Amino acid sequence: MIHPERTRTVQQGREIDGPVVYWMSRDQRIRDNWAMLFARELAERHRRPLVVVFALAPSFLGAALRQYDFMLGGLMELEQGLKRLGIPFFVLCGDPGREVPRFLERMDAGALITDFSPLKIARKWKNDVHRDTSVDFFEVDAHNIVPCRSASAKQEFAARTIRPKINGKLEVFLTPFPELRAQSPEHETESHPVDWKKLFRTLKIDRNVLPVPSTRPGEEAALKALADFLEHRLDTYDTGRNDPNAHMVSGLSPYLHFGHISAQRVALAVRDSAAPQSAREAFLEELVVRRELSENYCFYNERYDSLSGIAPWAHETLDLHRSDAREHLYTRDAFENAETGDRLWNAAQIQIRETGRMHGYMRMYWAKKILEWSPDPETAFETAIYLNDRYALDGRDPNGFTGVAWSIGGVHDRPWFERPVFGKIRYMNYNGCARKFRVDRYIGEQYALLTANREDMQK
Ligand code: FAD
Ligand code: FO1
Repeated sequence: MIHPERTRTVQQGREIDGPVVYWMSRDQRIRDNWAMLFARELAERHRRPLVVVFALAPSFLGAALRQYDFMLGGLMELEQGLKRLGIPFFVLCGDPGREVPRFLERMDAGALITDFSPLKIARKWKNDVHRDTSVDFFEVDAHNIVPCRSASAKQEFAARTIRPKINGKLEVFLTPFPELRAQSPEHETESHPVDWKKLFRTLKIDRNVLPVPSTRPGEEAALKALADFLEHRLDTYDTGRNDPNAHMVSGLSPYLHFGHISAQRVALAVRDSAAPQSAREAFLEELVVRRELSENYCFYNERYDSLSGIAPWAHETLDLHRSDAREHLYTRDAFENAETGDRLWNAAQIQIRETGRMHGYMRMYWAKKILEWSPDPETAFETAIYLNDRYALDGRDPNGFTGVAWSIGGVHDRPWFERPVFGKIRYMNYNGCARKFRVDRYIGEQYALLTANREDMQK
């Protein structure tokens, strides 16, 4: 039922004679979750109870109140859902690498299952847990449609090299999900309700980046967002997705990032919809090929979070233009406060700051201009990651690291015509945007939003 390539045995322990623990991290949902299904099956086979645990790290890659609020909102809903299935849910506080082994000890656990992430911090947590426990330990790739290791055994050059590998395996992996059965009555136990207020107090985060009430977290909200996209926008996704004014994109990235929805569920729904083939194909190219290419980059290139991870041709060309005169130079503060001389750039920064989102087309322009207006490419990379991770709901994600590396470091791209500062890195400018969409309308919308939000704050 669960494809063996989805699962990796981290360690074979002693016989399973205690509860089976699913340590949920990245895939924060009940439905359509291969890690949860694997854990449930293991528990049933060994006639042991299934328990779910989440380890709340006091900080995570620059996430602020906005993102923690979104994540904890989803986990609150999850607690209720698990209760209905008779599955106990626990939240631990502190470094996951230290807290999970202690929990396993306390529960006298028989086996541990966790989900997959290519990011170094999650891999370190897993290694620390591995070191300090002796129970059976499995990792299940519940995030990708084609599991990251199965898609390719090496870092891929570009979409064109990974596309045939992924598409060739979709028939095997893009399958419907089974239902998650409730816990057998003999194993049903209640866990103490989670003290969410107390958990919030343990966080060491910046509380000045406020939540975004217009984007509701959780599985229910994610499914609603999917249904809305299928009904109103998918049909014209191929023609409208690059126009920030058209509002044609799915808006699913925060839900995908926190695992509130499974990419596989989204892909099945899009594949089986009545939308024109060109729209379905364009969307699946982003959701499956581009997204899984980002996973591949972060998994196989441990320098994904700095400019040092980029290809030699890109290094050379950026180095060659290191001393080029910059027409404008802005500090991190000027970028953060949307105080550059370009109203289009400022509008994009306002959008991410005020809404936790930025349209995909603007994200490319935004990052490339940070390269153009920074003293060196390394500073540009750091500034883009800092702002993306601090303000975007979907930040701190393989897509974010890869998106910035693509924009500033030519990752997965090819050399273009040489020009100042950029060298052979693909260039974007205001006039190019103006040819594609009504720039004034986009600017107007973001500034109007800013004014409305400021008025709300003063009330
Ligand atoms: P849709 O157009 O509806 O696409 C559906 C899904 O496909 C997305 O949710 C995403 O999972 C995937 N997808 C779409 N475009 C891309 C892409 N270019 N690369 C990989 N996957 C893609 N995406 C994030 O999820 N988190 C980030 O932090 C992030 N930062 C980015 C930073 C920069 C500088 C750039 C250029 C891109 C970044 N992206 C990021 C990729 C992309 O812009 C977003 O995934 C997309 O805008 C999210 O909006 P949506 O869900 O409405 O997208
Ligand atoms: N995962 C956890 O297991 N514990 C956390 O405390 C935690 C916080 C967190 C904050 C912001 C964010 O964007 C993600 C967060 N994650 C957390 C999720 C997860 O570990 C990551 O999404 C993946 O590792 C990304 O690949």
